[in-house]
Amino acid sequence: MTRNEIADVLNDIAVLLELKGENPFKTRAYQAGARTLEALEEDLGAVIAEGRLGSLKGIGEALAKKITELHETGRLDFYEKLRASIAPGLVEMLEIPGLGAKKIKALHEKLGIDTISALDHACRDGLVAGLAGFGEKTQENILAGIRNREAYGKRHLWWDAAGVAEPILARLRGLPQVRRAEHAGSLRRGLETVGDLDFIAAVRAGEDAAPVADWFAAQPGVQEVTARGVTKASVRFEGGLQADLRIVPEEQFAFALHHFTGSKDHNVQMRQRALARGLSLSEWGLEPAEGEGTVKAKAAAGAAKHIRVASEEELFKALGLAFIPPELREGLGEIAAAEAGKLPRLVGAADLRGVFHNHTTESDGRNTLEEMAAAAQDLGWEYLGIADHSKSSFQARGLDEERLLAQIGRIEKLNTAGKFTVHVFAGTECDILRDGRLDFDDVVLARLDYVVASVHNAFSLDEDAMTARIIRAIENPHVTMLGHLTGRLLLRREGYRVNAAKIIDAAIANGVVIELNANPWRLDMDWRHWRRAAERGLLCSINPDAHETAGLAYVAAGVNAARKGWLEKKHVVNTLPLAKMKAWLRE
Ligand code: DGT
Ligand code: CA
Ligand code: CA
Ligand code: ZN
Repeated sequence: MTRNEIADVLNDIAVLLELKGENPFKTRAYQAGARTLEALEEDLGAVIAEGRLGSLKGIGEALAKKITELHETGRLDFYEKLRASIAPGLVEMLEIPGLGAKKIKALHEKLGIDTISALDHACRDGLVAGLAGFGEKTQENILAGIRNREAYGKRHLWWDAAGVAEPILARLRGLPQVRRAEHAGSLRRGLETVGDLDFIAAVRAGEDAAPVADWFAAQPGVQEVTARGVTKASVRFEGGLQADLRIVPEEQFAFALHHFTGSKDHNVQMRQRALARGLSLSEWGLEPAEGEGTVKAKAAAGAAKHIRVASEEELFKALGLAFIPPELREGLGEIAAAEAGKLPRLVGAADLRGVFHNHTTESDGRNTLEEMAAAAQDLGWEYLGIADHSKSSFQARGLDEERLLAQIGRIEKLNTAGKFTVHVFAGTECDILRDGRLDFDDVVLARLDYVVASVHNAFSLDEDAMTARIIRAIENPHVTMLGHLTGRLLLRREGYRVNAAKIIDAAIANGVVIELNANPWRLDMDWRHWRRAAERGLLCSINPDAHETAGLAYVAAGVNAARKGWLEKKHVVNTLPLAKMKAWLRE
């Protein structure tokens, strides 16, 4: 396990111990250990090998042993036993905003609550408001949190779903009966949240599908098999994610893949197009529309009129269309564009030459400037933009003027030292204050290569005030780009209220870029705004908002969203090579 992953486990242990009501000193010891690891500037492996772990501040001998075990094996017996000893309902309650370990422990001790449904009842009976430290307002907030959790709980982040789906697809492709297999559904379309996973597999001619369905139903992590047929299986994994598998003969693969990729709207329009050409399109095939019997019955009988297609490309071609990338299949004009030969040449991950908006240990990041630069270089990028928080974000250890200027100096030194081929741009994620002024004055901002301006407080302003606030920031000549337009956290928190159209207009008028924050919880500005905005001249920057080296990989989620927004390379500013990027930033 990496240093940061181990820090996560230690923080988790602290929370679990607090839930158990353990001595606060113990809890704090794990938190202190986590912080020490996060701030460690040397290689953890070397520190362990040289036996120096126990001499670091905040890490005693017992903790050193646990960290070593995690580092070497990726597991910790103590942690697993601890988790098993606590009612899962108590841990689940932590997902309700406003409920920390202390409050959950009080609910458990005073009211015997150890599940969310018991908590729901107790709130509705008014029992929670009466507890010391709770009150009516807290009780209301808890109830709202439970309702949100129900609404959100049905969907999953694309990033998490993709993490589950990828190894399944790889194993599916490895089965001896399977000729071809693909993801389908919203996951393949790159939607920001996913209801369930869909897999399509084709078996070799004459092969039995049943063993493939058996394998799918018996995978590790399956909690329940919710449907089972010879050519179909549906399962639910631990954690609630569900998955469907359909198994088809090879000649139906392209039709099934297209159908189950969707979206529903895209499918309806494709069927209409087929009908207008005297054809009938379904998950089973494409054939002349007239005649008797269902398509399915004819397919089963091997009807001769069946039009053969070996791939989705051929399927689209049979209907007079260019291949439509899955990300565009939302029924939003992609079929007309494919007919007219006007599909966009979508931006791809390989087009990115670098990224802006990344944090380091100087504010709330978990890797140093040098570690971030090394990681960006390993990803093949030519430049890395650093944008730590500004002073008003004190909870994120935002930099004041003095620390910012010192950081600029360190970045200049790093660039001239020539240790990395990657060029580091000095920036800031500057808070937009309540009235739209920026957190630094113009003299300081002028020292930077670029400025990301973001809202991090006073979320409850009404739409007009919030819009005016952001536009005022956009009008500051030092602002290069606007960070996370709405501040939403997918499946967790709605964004603040803004008039996106007005802000897009202001950004275009002032030559300011709007970021597509690629953090899988954000994906903000939403892809649904991008097509029209880019047509009108808005530039995008795909920004990982990385708080550690691993976070740089989030650009993959951002590229998905950009593709869903019909963006091409020319719309995305961080596809510029270094020399052009430098020139562009100077302008
Ligand atoms: P999700 O799972 O809610 O994130 O969204 P999808 O798009 O993955 O939806 P899902 O899993 O219910 O079905 C997969 C695809 O199958 C869907 O995108 C289109 C196709 N499909 C499912 N039901 C229908 C239907 O009633 N009509 C049409 N035209 N297509 C359907
Ligand atoms: Ca699905
Ligand atoms: Ca499904
Ligand atoms: Zn931010």
